[in-house]
Amino acid sequence: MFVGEKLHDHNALRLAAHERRYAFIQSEVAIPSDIITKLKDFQIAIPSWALGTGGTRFGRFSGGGEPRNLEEKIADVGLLHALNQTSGAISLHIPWDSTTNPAAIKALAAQHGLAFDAVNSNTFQDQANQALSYKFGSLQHVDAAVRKQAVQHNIEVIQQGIELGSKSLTVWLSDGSCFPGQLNFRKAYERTVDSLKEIYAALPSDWKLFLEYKAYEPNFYSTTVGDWGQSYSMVNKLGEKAYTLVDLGHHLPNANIEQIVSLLLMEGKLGGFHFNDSKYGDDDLTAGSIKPYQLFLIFNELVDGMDAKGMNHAQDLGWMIDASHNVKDPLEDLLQSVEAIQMAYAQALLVDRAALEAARNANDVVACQEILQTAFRTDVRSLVAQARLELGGALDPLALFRELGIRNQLIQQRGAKTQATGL
Ligand code: LRH
Ligand code: MN
Ligand code: MN
Repeated sequence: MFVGEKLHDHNALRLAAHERRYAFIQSEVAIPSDIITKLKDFQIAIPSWALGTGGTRFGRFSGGGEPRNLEEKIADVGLLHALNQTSGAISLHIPWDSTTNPAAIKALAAQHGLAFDAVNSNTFQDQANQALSYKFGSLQHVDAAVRKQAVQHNIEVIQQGIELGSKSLTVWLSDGSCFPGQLNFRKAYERTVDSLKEIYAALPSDWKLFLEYKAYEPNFYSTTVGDWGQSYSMVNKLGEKAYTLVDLGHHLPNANIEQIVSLLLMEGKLGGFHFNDSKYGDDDLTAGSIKPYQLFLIFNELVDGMDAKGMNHAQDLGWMIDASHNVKDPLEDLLQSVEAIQMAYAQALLVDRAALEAARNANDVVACQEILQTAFRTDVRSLVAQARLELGGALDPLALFRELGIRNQLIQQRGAKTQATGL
């Protein structure tokens, strides 16, 4: 795949139109002088498990050319990064992405300009070589031997992560119960915290542990880390390297996610994100495809809260996507998600914070809404494109993906019937 050769022609063809749009926004809108630098610094990690066509519980329809191994997953993320220069990291899921040669994998990723974001453990599925089952939970399990096995798996994931240069572990537990009475909530909570403490003890000093919560699924009565409050209370018991991770699809309907984000950030316990969008539940739809205003409002809180704490937008939180699809080309979908996230970030950077604060202090509710929506309704695509251009990416990554016929090339190389490991 030779993105580089064609990228120049692609950009040359679009440059005049882009410059017109970029000049227009500069003439119309008060743009912070550092906005392009901030957009350039902002990298979003791609989940290894989103590179194949996502399954549903009713079927899986592979689109062909899916990565057959970790090397090919890295090549796919490398392709995305060559197109948009904004996907400079990959998040691995173990054991789906286990490797016996981490040094070679690390070197391959470096060739593509990729770093390793959080490594994810998996105690929500039984693996072929595994002694005990997670059918009734992992870190919460009534049997100490199952808990031990799950703890040990997490420690092995940390070890693999160390070899790859990752700096964080994401723990998501499907632990919970399906029926009232099945579980002693108190004991399940305590056992989970005790197990997490053992994992936490194996964390290197410069690592973070992210504890992801989820309201329901696969358990439908209770989930032991079911919401931000449960995660927050647990990470507080672990220590300063433990944080809560917000997956946008893991809330009950109508939850005010931006307020949750603001609170966790204020408390110094927000670790990062799994970006996606949803209409009903953990739908894992493309970021910004259903509720772009919510995504903007989340970034509005992030910019406000991170600036208040003097945090580095690009570095101090984990920015990861967790979306996968049944009906789209997974690579096109990821390009869309990355762009939607960048747009929400750019719009949040445009908010006139001094005016907003003044309007709030004057209880001018109408002005508050106008200020936010003025930023949200600004077409920031030329700002995001300018950042990409300066980084050496494509003005229109999705169009270039299609112009190059990348999916067909992948099918030629890998076959029409390949299926990536993952959900
Ligand atoms: C659970 C989840 C979690 C898993 C991933 C595959 O729904 O969001 O992050 O690791 O999906
Ligand atoms: Mn997730
Ligand atoms: Mn999920």
